Amino acid sequence: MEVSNGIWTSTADVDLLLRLAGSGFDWLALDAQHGPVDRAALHGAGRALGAVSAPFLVRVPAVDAAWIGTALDAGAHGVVVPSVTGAEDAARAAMACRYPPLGERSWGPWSPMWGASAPAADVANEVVRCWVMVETVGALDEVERIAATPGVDGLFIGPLDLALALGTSVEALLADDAPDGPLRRVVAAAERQGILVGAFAGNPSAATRLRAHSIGFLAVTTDAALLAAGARTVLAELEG
Ligand code: 3PY
Ligand code: MG
Repeated sequence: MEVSNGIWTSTADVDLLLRLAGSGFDWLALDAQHGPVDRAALHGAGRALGAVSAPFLVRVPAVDAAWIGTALDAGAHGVVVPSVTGAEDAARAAMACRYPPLGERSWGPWSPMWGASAPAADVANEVVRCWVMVETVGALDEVERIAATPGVDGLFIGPLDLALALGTSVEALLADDAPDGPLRRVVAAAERQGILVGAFAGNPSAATRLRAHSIGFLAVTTDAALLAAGARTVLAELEG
């Protein structure tokens, strides 16, 4: 299992994003589904983050080709596509990530205008990563078909929505290590197709438990959690 530690961010503030990108984590994911990251904010962030070594992903708001194209045009290394309800959604997401003949992405890379040159379409197709979220009952039901969908590079588990959808708790979901349990099933589907598997953890303890399910690519914390932890540490030091 290859371990990769990411930060999930909701801020649209470019300075904060740059500090987070330089903080030692392996990657950032900008969340455009929840929070204030709109298309303009995304372009501002992409312009700044292109110069740092930590790659960034964008969690787009929905299975939406326009948003997927915008995120990739702004320089994102890949997208995390939420609320996928089955293999058809996954195929639509995958098609939106790649230029023809592999997909239907429209040519219009914006980030190269900020100093670099545009990668050729085949190179862009090679390096892009299309992560499809498994967080609905439909996606779990069809997870083997989703994993086998051409152009899907990874399955990304959303434990919060998946627990809600299954009528269980995140705690019970993470604790379920039966061979046919939801997390085991997603990991097995990814492994069978040789694709990546990742998840949102949000805190180190959930990350440890997800890693026990052989899920290496994790959003281990969030911008908000890091700020809160920093504030707690400083206040505790003052009191101690
Ligand atoms: C989930 O856990 O449902 C997520 O989408 C993480 O942000
Ligand atoms: Mg979710």
